[in-house]
Amino acid sequence: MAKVIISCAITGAIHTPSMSDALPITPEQIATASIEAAEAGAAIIHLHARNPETGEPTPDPAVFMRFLPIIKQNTEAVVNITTGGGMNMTVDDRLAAPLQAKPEMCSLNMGSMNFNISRAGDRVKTWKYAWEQPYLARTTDHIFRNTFADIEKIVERLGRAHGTRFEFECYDVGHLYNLAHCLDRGLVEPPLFVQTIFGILGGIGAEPRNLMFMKETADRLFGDAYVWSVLAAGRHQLAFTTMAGINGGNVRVGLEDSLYIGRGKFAKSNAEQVTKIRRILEELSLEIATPKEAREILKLKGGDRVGF
Ligand code: KMH
Ligand code: ZN
Repeated sequence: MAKVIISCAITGAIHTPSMSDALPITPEQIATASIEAAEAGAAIIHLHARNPETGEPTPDPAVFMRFLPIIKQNTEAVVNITTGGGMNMTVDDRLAAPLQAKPEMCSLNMGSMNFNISRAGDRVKTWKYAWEQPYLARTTDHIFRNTFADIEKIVERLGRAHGTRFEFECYDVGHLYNLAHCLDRGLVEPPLFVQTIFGILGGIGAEPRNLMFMKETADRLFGDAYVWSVLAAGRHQLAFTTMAGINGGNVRVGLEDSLYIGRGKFAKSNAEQVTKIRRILEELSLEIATPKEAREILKLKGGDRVGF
């Protein structure tokens, strides 16, 4: 049986500082959280950056460069940089840091969609920063842009130019077909690391039957040309990653996707979520992939061939 790759998404661009004190904000916090998550068993670390003063998502390569080398020097983990960025960024903004860092892996979002996080702060009583509420509220009118032309541009500039491979983020069934189209055209090469995503308002809902439907559709479209992974938003994170493990998939946890460790209980850290899913997977007699094994499974270029 294949070993399970645990990805950990450290901070993202969905949650804001007022939602949880555990959310890493500064480069130092992002680096420390990443190292702890890797030590707990994450083979892949998925990264966004934030303005160190306010916590607002930033595409600034200089901010990424304050934590990327620290993570590289202190872990074996695969560094995976977002190309999805945040709600306040253009596609070119989103590409700036990945182009400079030339990482082994980047996310690649497989379709344009509504991405409504306007209710994510409903439980916040006191807001720390002025940007947070408008950032969330604006998403009722937000289109997360990922056209075929955008996807091709990202593949050309990162994949073809620098050997970066992708975490293909698929939030709905159509995104799997968009990826199949790219595979048919020879734009992307197997093994495809397909991150199926559940519970984002604008994407497929977090229902167990949808997990199996996405898997069955991916099996039909890609056969053995893909490696399946699962993430689910908020309270669905643990159940969906557990179901993924039982059904032969890989998993993604982290505070980007959920701030919780259990019902109504905030996670203290990214590492706490990694430790919990790892324990569950090991109780199920599944083995966890090391970073070296993840590199072999996903045919990555190696941590010594990056730009940081
Ligand atoms: N926050 C996740 C639902 C990206 O970074 O490209 C999606 C994500 C997007 O990880
Ligand atoms: Zn992300």
